[in-house]
Amino acid sequence: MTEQRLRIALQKKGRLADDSYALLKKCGLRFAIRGGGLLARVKNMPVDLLLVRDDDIPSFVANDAADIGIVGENVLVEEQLTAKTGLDADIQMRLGFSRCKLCLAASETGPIQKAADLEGTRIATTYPGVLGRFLQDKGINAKAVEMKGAVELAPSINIAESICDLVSSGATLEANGLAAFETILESEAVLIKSGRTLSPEKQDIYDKLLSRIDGVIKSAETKYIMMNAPKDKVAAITALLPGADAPTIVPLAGNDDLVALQAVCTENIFWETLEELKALGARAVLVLPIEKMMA
Ligand code: PRT
Ligand code: ZN
Repeated sequence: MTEQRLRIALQKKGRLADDSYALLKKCGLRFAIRGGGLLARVKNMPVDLLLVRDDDIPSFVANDAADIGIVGENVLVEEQLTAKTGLDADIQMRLGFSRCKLCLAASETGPIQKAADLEGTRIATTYPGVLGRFLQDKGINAKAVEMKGAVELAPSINIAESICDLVSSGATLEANGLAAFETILESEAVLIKSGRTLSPEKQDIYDKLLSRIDGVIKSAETKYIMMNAPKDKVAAITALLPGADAPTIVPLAGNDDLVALQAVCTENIFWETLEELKALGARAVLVLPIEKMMA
């Protein structure tokens, strides 16, 4: 019998690619991406990577060219809304990178300042599906002008009065004298899969991979905090630690007033928290990253 290999569709090059590769490497997958190849073989697990344009990922997953995929939620939702015969691909896990918003934007000083002002106007976009759903939900009559790129230029060349485009830093809008007035979709990279049943071998690989991805995402946010703390302030200090269970308290040799306190915090620890800990008498505070986690 031929070996069953789980096939993952990934963006070959672009805003999602590097973070997708990095995530899989953190999950222990060893592979090299070379030049023009469409397939990359993972050396230490029965997994192949299908390297394609992001727009193709949802349909490749739906049509069995790949078992799972990593793609922007914006692309998935657009495909779900525009696929003629429906799309068999759904979100299995949110991955927390490539965050952006699909926004409506228009000239900062022009007549369009809110969604209702769009009535009877033209909106340039690469996302006619998501835009169409928004306009329908709001009962707004406006014309979506579909463009393949450079959407931010549409108002200046009089193709449309406003745009519906992805925004991350906002620099592109600002450089074109545009301002966002409504977010219609918040997006991040997501792991998608179709409803098809995987073979038992592939299901095993998939389950293992999902659990590792979950561990990688959780450990990125989780920190280990250690400090010396006044015995009578342990409760107040514990209350300050974000997302911590009961801490470990260890006596300090030769010191009756202080204890060593250690805890796993599942949320980020900001400088403000450290300053509050110090004000409560905590000393020698260390915040350590966690490399791997398994619940
Ligand atoms: O070649 P291929 O088809 O695979 O890639 P692509 O060119 O279609 O997509 P790519 O690589 O640009 O983006 C891939 C995914 O990254 C998108 O589908 C989103 O999920 C996500 N993403 C995150 C973004 C942005 N941030 C983003 N800022 N995609 C595009 N942009 C563009 C936006 O369209 C606008 O032109 O960046 C500009 C705005 O950026 P700011 O920072 O100036 O606001
Ligand atoms: Zn694309």
